[in-house]
Amino acid sequence: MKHPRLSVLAATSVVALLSGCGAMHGHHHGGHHGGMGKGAATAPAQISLSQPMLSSGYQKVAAPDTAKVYFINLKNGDTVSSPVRVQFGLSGMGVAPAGIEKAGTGHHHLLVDVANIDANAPLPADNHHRHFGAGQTETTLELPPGPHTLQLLLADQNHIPHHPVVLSERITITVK
Ligand SMILES: [Cu+2]
Repeated sequence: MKHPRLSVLAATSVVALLSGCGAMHGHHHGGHHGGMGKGAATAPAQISLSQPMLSSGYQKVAAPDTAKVYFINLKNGDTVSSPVRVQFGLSGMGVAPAGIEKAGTGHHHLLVDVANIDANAPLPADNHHRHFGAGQTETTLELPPGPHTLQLLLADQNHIPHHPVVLSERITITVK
């Protein structure tokens, strides 16, 4: 049998439509490359190479290679209504409030429509870089209609990303 030039993602979308279920859930990991066509993975943000020490001499908090942040209730391509509930998942590390120095921990940051990340500086705090310094593991976001990218980044007690960075997949959601 001849296979038409149909991308895997397009084929999966067809299956999801036919079966009426989220066939792709739970299998997203960071580092997708070269996705094309309908339902393609969101282009990754540009991120500077993580240095173990900042130019100020600040030693970054180490993260185990197994550490992972991820979206629990959203996936790339989802269409949602505002306000959008976003649940943050973390494995291989623990959550601690900002200001608390404890090995193997950090607090969540939600990056909204961010295309460039400096891995070697404290994260800015604005509408695009939201800090959850009380140790929150979910939020509700008011977003205007249209597509938005979301990405989670863990950072230490001083809002500085770990080494290596603990960064989720970057997803695009569309607000109705
Ligand atoms: Cu922070």
